[in-house]
Amino acid sequence: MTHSYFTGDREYFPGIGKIAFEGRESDNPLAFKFYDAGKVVAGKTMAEHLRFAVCYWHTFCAKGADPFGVDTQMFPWDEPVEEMRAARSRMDAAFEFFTKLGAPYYCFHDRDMAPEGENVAESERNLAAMVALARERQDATGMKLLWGTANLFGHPRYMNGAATNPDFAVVTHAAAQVKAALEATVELGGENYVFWGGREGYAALINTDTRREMDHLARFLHAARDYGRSIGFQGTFLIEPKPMEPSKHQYDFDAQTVIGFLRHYDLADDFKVNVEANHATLAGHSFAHELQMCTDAGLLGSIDANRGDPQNGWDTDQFATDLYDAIQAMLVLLADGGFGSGGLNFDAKVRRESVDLEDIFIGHIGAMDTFARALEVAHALRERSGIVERKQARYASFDSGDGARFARGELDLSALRDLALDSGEPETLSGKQEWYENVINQYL
Ligand code: XUL
Ligand code: CO
Repeated sequence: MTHSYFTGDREYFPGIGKIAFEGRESDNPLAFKFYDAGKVVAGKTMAEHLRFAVCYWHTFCAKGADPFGVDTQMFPWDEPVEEMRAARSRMDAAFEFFTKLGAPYYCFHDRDMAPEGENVAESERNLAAMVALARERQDATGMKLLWGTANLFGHPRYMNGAATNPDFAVVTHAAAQVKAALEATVELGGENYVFWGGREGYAALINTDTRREMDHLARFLHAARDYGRSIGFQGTFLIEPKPMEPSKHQYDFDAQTVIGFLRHYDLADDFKVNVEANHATLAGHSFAHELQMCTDAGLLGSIDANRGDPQNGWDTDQFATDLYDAIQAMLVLLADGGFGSGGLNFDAKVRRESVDLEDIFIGHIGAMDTFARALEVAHALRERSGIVERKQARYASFDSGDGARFARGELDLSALRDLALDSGEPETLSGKQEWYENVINQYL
């Protein structure tokens, strides 16, 4: 496999080479301290476990603007030129970044890669042209696509929803975009296809028929699934839950809501969940909780790895640096046997005040190190601390005898009552929460 670090005619990150593993004693900000791609942990390399992906949107499209201020980050691929030329520069910069960082995957929305045209046909042509270039760049660099998606929230036509818009004409435009984005994903060998429904929800209940909107969402997803399979997409369709923002309430509120929706509308054979850490916290859950709900249902697809800010109630999309949180996530993932077609996509952006080109590398390096270290600690905890065995032992009363008969559905309520009468008052058994919490710190 050839690995050239820039494939266009210009180098966008001069002075930054391939990011190397230098170990925890290194003081080089542009080196990995813990992520050693080829190192074997629990029978697989770190690269195979973690399957890191860089996202196109925050990294190459966003420029630091917030609701109170204009762009702060003027990067060399943002020169004001004709839109398709700008798209090509952005793609050259993106592939240079991906390969220098050494993350094997990337993710994109249709509109990150190619500008919207004057009409459906022109938008399709723009995307097809950029996908052809991305195909060449993937072949030249060895990069792979973790997932593709369509941006069904940015354009004004989607202000009242995309698949759940009360106006059918808008639904058809959303369908046109998903059709083209699915074709792009197949052409680029994407392993998953994501639906994140930022506008699939409501601003006011008083003007919204939620039941019809959710039925329409399910119809839309069935149609997308059928089309994807018809053009040879064999990967996993993913729904990314988020409780709110930009809608006041989103139908894909959290993992359990999505799991119930998929089962209710007969979609659970083709769709799984893409859990985003900061969306979990916005829903009032922990990142690990959302992962656990998905693995319990056999429906964990992939992860958007980032973090929020404990003082802010919005989606800050920061790079993950909290080791304790990452360890709890890796404990759930390891217990489930790791990713199938999913991976850890950094749906994260450097801060508005981080205006140096190298900051983009530093943000990704730190997050990759966080998950690499979390993987090692979680594996050690599972192997040596006794947490796995102790959690299992807590349920030992269901492993045999009447407890096992109950779990198999063999005891009715009266039989259970009689057993209570016979056994007398149960002993109070400690949950040992403090012990579990302390043991994590011990292994850090
Ligand atoms: C928005 C978000 C999206 C999805 C893809 O909060 O997470 O970037 O990941 O549309
Ligand atoms: Co996301």
